[in-house]
Amino acid sequence: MLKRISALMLAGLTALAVAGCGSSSGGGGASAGDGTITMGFSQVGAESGWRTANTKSVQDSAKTAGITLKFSDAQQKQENQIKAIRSYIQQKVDVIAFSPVVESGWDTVLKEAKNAKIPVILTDRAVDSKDTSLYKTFLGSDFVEEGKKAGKWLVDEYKDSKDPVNIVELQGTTGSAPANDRKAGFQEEIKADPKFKIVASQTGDFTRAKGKEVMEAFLKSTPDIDVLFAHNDDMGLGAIEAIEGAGKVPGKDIKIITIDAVKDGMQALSDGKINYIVECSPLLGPQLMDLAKKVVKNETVPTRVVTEETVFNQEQAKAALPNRQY
Ligand code: GYE
Repeated sequence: MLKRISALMLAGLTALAVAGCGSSSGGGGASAGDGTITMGFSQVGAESGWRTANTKSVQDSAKTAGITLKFSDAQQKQENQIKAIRSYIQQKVDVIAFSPVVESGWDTVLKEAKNAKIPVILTDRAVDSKDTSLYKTFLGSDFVEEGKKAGKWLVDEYKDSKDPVNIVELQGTTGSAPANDRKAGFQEEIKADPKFKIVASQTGDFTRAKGKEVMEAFLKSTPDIDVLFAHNDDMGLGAIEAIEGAGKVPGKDIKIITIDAVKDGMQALSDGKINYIVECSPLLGPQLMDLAKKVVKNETVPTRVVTEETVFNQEQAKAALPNRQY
């Protein structure tokens, strides 16, 4: 995974340096020759606060950019995304963008898009296709880095302690890029010190309800939990309900690290129920529309565009909350 990401980044840099990364031509059929671009966008679902903000960002930015958006929600199912992409190919949209729910299994449908000469932009999540000519660019966060930031905070937080630190992990959707990469980045940071032990790790599918359910099970099966690492705020928020339900104090009895920094998460952080949040920005819409205009015109774009992000502790969350957009 780490290797794949560095290879991608290297490819991105190379593309920037040599200014040439393959050719594309817009499908053109749906634009009816009036110059308007039509984008088919297949969204993962509506599983989290992050996703809701991402959907709004894409829809608002399409309007602002004058791009006609055909939008579909896959309800976290790959088969629905494949259907949506095939339907966009049939409709001859100018560009297809999608946020792949899982990393593998996309080659066939991406080849169909390529054969139809419709450029594809990956947004938010990556695919593991070996053939990188199947898409023009990948816009989104560096999830390995996010996991590392979470791990770094933990190592620092416990730097003066020799006692074992029992960690439970709520993973994102199984097989998704953010679940795979956040797990890998986190492990990378904590592995040097054997006092850090991941005692239980299970998917909570990035939802609040699943986060609560799985945390309830962890609390029953694992008596001595020191830390929860949740791959997103929503699962962390669900877990807080489970922790309180078990008569424990979130943020104190069990320290909590999450990823995203949506408003509800930031509120819990400023209330002291979460201890640290690594930001993952859902506001990808404006950059996506810029990239779409370029690939439709067959202009060169970098093969990897990484979102800029920060981290928040309690004080920083209090300061940022009043202006938080999502
Ligand atoms: O962290 C989570 C969402 O792919 C980055 O998906 C996204 C993740 C985000 O459901 O909240």
